[in-house]
Amino acid sequence: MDAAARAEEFRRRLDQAAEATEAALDSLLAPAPLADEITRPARLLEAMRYVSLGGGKRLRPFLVIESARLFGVEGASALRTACALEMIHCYSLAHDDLPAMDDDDLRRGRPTAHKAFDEATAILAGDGLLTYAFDVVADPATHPDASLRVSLVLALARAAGLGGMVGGQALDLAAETAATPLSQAETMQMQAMKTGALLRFAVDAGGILGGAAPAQKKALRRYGEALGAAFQIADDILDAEGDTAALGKRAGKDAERGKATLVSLLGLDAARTRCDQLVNEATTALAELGLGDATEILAEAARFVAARRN
Ligand code: GRG
Repeated sequence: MDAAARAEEFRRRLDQAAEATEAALDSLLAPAPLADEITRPARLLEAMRYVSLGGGKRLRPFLVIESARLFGVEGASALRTACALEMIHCYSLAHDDLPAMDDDDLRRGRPTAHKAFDEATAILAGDGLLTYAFDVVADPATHPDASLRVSLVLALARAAGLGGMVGGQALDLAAETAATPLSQAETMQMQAMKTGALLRFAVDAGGILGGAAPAQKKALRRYGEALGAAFQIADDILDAEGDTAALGKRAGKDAERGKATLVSLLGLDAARTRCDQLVNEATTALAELGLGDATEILAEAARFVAARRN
């Protein structure tokens, strides 16, 4: 396959994952209560649907689905895990947009959740999605093997919580008012937590679902970490250069807030070079999986992440 065909195949599979995720989220967020739920309050459900449906690239679900597919796992196990991860990602965006955090009006090209509803509802919609994510993974419908489900729950909790995304967000917020700016190493660690941890979970989940060998799990982990770091640098470059309309969220926020990013620390050119190096690291790690051409789609994902325009 040449470069254009590879990129086209990637877009096709990303669209496919996005469509499957949208349909599965739609049905998980239906009005009828599940066993042991009492009722699903209509306005809260509407806000949870607003936050999680009808937008986003669905890159994280794609990564879960495609990394599981490498090991022959398809269907509900991967799709439900993908939905759980996307719920956590969407909750984090809604909470990040709140006045107490980034205070944004625009997300995925639409008013943010607290603008479309109100602050309390936006907070509760995020809380509801976070909790539901663990419900979805723990449900036997995700996998018949309870110990595998526990492994997924544990990995997701570690990625999303104190030592992962939430911790990274706390470090980022603290840095905004700190007397000394974050160093490059501190910035990279904060970003590995805030953004990288969920992306890393996406591919770890594929390895867990697929019963990958320990060496394969390590290679997937290296791929996930490099992809996560490349994703964040690309995000910082887009924020520095980007236009709000293409991004569907406000651009130029990092410089305005004096945020430490690899762009502010290294400059645009060096940040781009670092991003390209990370794509190489990601594709090298894939080669170590020993799965041949099947990993090509994930290599293309790494290239997409670095070159994306939104
Ligand atoms: C509030 C607990 C809590 C955490 C927030 C993820 C996050 C942590 C904040 C979002 C702010 C931000 C712009 C982070 C940079 C990277 C990022 C997560 C971008 C958005 O992800 P995309 O591009 O979004 O995958 P879509 O809309 O395509 O899903």
